[in-house]
Amino acid sequence: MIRKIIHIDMDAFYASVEQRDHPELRGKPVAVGGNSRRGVLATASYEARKYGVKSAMPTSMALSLCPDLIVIQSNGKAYQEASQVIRSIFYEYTDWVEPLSLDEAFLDVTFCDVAGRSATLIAAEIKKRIKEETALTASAGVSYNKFLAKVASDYKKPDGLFVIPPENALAFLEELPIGKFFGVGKVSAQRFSTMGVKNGKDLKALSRENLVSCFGKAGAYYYDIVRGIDNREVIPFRESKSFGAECTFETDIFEVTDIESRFVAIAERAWRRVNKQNVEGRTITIKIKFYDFEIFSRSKTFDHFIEDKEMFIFEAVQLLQKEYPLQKKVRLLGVTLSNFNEESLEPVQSILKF
Ligand code: DCP
Ligand code: MG
Repeated sequence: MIRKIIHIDMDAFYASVEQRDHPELRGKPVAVGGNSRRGVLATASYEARKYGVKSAMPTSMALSLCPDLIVIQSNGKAYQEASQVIRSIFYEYTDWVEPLSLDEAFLDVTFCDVAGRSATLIAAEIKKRIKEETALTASAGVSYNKFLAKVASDYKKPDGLFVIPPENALAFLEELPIGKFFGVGKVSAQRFSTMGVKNGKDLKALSRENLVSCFGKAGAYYYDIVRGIDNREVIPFRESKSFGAECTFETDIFEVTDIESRFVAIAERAWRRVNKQNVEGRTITIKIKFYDFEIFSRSKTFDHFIEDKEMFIFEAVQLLQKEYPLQKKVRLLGVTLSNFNEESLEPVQSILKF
């Protein structure tokens, strides 16, 4: 059976979060410094990339390429938060989500029954949802295996959506520069270059034996992928013990009626996610982020499971109302359900095995 795989990767992730949260940085060359490897950049905004600035580059080199570069310290919490939001969007479409890092994941949507089952439309929808809920852009790649989906998501960055249908895959791979083959690291790329291998077509001309003798196990992988063969499954990995939804508003809101109607819409979305997972939870948590980024959250744990949407929304609104009158304009509202019956989490995984 032909699978439908989507790879989603956020654009200039850390830098985009910073530009979102600090409007004065928008449209400017911005780089985020890495925390652990001091002196090396974690990433750079697309404005900075025009100057050749990129991740893992020493800050001093980046500044000599782009003297106007604004270098800021990374703020892990904001990235974690955005990552959680995108993951909960993914889980709405499939249980088969394999996160590779905070900002990217593979999704197997072969059995996803929305958008007429078109993986392309699902990818477009996910991109739109990410934009609405995080005010950030993502790029998506769609194809029939992980390798091609990953290559596709990179192909039209930023804010891209690129599809490689089975009938186009081989021609596409022949044209693809060797450095763009996912899995070909710097060292291998160098080696390929000395062998005169510039693109997929050149790679395809090499025998399996030859590739294995040059690159070991990776050689067999290269032999397969250039032929569009990659049978690796999307391995679901779930760490989230809560399901919910949140929304960052385009402009901050203050009117109670406005706040409540938006909150109810968010709670409805949160409930759809809970329902989709077939889980029973007892704790409702609401989150309010104010215009000045102060975050407030309040939880309530019940002695019974929240049984239906009406109960969920009613209780969530009650929690929100406890905070009235709100003192400041609101930038984001969110609500989650957690504290699940552990057993209710299990069947979801097994039912959906291939
Ligand atoms: N990152 C890091 N150090 C690296 C590479 C990445 O700390 N050497 C962090 C910062 C990135 C995030 O991980 O924002 C995601 O990595 P990506 O490779 O997806 O790069 P970006 O999302 O920044 O840019 P792109 O638009 O190319 O995906
Ligand atoms: Mg990225």
